[in-house]
This record gives sequence, structure tokens and C-alpha cells, in this order.
Amino acid sequence: HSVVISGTGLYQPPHIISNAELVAAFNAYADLQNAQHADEIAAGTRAPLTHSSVEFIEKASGIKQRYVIEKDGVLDPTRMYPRFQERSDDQLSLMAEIAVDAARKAIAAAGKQPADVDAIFCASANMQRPYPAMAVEIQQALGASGYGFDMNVACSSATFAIEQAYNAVRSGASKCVLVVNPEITSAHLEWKDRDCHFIFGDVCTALIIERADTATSADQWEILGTKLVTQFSNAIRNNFGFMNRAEDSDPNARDKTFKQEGRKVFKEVVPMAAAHIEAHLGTLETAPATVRRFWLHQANLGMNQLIIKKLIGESMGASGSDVAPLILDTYANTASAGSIIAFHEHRADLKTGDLGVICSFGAGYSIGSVIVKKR
Ligand code: CO8
Repeated sequence: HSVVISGTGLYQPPHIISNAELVAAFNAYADLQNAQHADEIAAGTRAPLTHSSVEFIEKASGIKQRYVIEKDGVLDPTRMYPRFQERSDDQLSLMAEIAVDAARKAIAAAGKQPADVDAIFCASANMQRPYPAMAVEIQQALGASGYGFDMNVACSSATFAIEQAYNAVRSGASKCVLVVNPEITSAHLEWKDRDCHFIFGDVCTALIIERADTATSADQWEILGTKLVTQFSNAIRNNFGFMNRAEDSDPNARDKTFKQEGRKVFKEVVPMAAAHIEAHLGTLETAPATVRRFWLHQANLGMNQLIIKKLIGESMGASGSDVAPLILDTYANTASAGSIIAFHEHRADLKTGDLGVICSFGAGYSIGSVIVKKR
């Protein structure tokens, strides 16, 4: 069967944190810590925390603000992480709630009913709990049929799920798949570390992937192919997990939230991603220059500039370009959802026959590309 993406949806959290607010909170936290540990700092046994800066953040990353589900806890210098109300087992969980919001929008955009969905892949860099699977809770809340499961490939979760959906529909096993990417990055970002406190934001994206012969939406994107690759790296890592208790490790240790060697990631992933896209296009006997739009993973402005330079020789400005739009400035890095937000917001102007590439890259390392053609 021919397979299409026939609708997308976006949940946008209610709160914005500007770089200025973020830096003010971090600097207040650093001052508090330094005052609290003044004796050790004076004795030379502890290094003082240094301030963050808006200029550094914008120059190093291209990020100007981020959306978050809860803001006060993140900006409280005595806390520095979001404050969520624990919910009882019979309430819809927070992650399912934002997933259902984005999913309903994607289903409506595709002109479908929730009952038409016969498989749900909830793909995200972190799940709220191990079980029951988020996807099964989402399935019930929507009133969808079939089955659902969760999958995690960090920043490449969405593209990897698109390949699973593409194959499920192509084989005839499923008719209409919901891929949904609830990214509550604020809960696993280390807001107390100036090296990374600016990087992430919360969001949820959703896509409907179905057989072309059942699609009725006016906006259809035929999937021409998908290509996934992984290569192990410790450069981006989070050691939080169910073994922590048994290992008697400190739940607040630095390695139990997101950490990375940003420079190393930048240097290693850029050539991998560019070569991956070029090779994937090559399997369809297509060159990067014929691609009308690249919806790239949104982690860092400089990374996307270099990838586009390598692919088509274009020097892309700080606000992205027509061929590779940027959403990083307003949403920050939203893990797996970034390239899908770009696809959601920047495709209306393409014409029948135009080619596009959705591409993610991140922890793992993992890279996933999806080549689509406007129908
Ligand atoms: N303010 C001021 N100065 C700072 C700050 C700050 N906030 N932070 C660092 N500095 C200083 C450093 O200490 C350093 O000082 P010195 O030169 O004296 O040592 C100097 O600024 C330069 O620091 P860096 O070398 O770290 O700066 P870079 O130019 O490399 O920029 C970036 C840092 C922005 C992190 C950059 O390296 C980058 O974006 N790299 C790519 C990273 C990337 O894309 N990672 C992908 C991760 S996402 C992913 O895969 C998903 C994971 C799962 C989701 C997790 C959700 C929480």
C-alpha cells in the first residue's frame, strides 16, 4: 500500500520562559549556593558557581525562549525544577493528557475519528512511568481501537516511530496509526547546570499515518522511504532508572538528569546526519539540491547551519531559511518533537510533487530520516 501522513497536531504548553527570566533564576540560584558554601569556597575546597548569560545562550544555541507546562517551580531558585501535582491512578496522567490534546488535533486534521485509529505509538525521550504503557492509556482516553505501545530512542523517537507506522500500514497490519510525542523535557533537564539549563522545552506533537486509499485530507504527504541508524555514544546520557534504588545510588546525583558533552555531540553528529540524509536520498536516486524543504531536528542553530551547508552549500542565517525552517528559537530543543514541529508549522506553502525530508538526530546516537512527497 501507498502510505501517507494525512494530519498533524501540536500541543503548546501555556507558559513561556524567556532567556532573561531563565538566566535571572539561575544566577539567583548560583548566588544562593555560593553564599551557602562560602566557607568551602574561601578554603578552596569547592568551586563557586558562575553566572549564566543571555548573550551566551543566544550565540551558542539560537534559542530565545522555551515553552513549559509549569514555570514557577523551574524559576524558584530554591527548587529549580517544575512542580507537578501527583495524580491518582484513576485520573488521566499528565503525559497522556498532553498526548490526547495533540492527538485529537492530528485526527481532526486528517478528517478521521478516534475510532478509526487502530494503532498508537507513543514515542518520547522519557515516559512518565514504566507501565501500563502511556500509549494504552492514550488509546482508552481517545476511544481508539487496536493496540498501542511506547518507544524511546531519545531525540529520534518520532522518526523511528514513523518508520514503525509506515511499515505497519504498508504491510496491511494497520490502517491508521497515531504517532504521538509527548516531551516533558522540563522534568528531566538539569536546570541547575548552566551548561545545559537553556536547552530544552516542553511540547507534544502527533501525526496520523494511513493508507493513501483511505486518506481524505486535503493535505497528504506520501512517505517515499525511511532510514534509521544508531551508533552507541555516552556523550548524551541520563542514568535515571528503575535500578537506581537497588544500586543505592543518590537520586539527586548529577547523572540522574540530562547531561552531555555538547562540543563532542556537535562535532560527531553533524557529519553523521548530513551523510545519512545524502545516502538516504541516494537510495531514491535523488540529490539534496532537489529537496524543497528539510525539517531538521532542532537542537542547535549552528548544527542545522552546518548540515544545510554540507547538503546544499547554502549559508543559512540565524532565523533559519526557506529550505530549512527554524523553530528552535521559540520552542528550544523539544527532543523528538522538534523536526515534527517544523513539519507541522512549515509545509503549507509546498506544492504537489515537492519533496521534503524530516530528519532527527540525538542521543544514542540515533538518526532517523523520512522522505515525503506532497500529494
Ligand atoms: N552562560 C555563560 N557561559 C556558559 C554557559 C552559560 N549558560 N554555559 C557554558 N558556558 C561557558 C562554558 O563554561 C565555556 O567556558 P570555557 O570556555 O571557559 O570553558 C564556554 O561557555 C563555552 O562552552 P561550550 O564549549 O559548552 O559551548 P558551545 O559553544 O559548545 O555550546 C552547546 C554549548 C549549545 C550545548 C553546544 O555545544 C550544542 O548545542 N551542542 C549540540 C548538543 C546537542 O545537540 N545535543 C543534543 C542533545 S538532545 C538529545 O539528544 C535528546 C536527549 C533527550 C532529551 C533530554 C531532555 C531533558
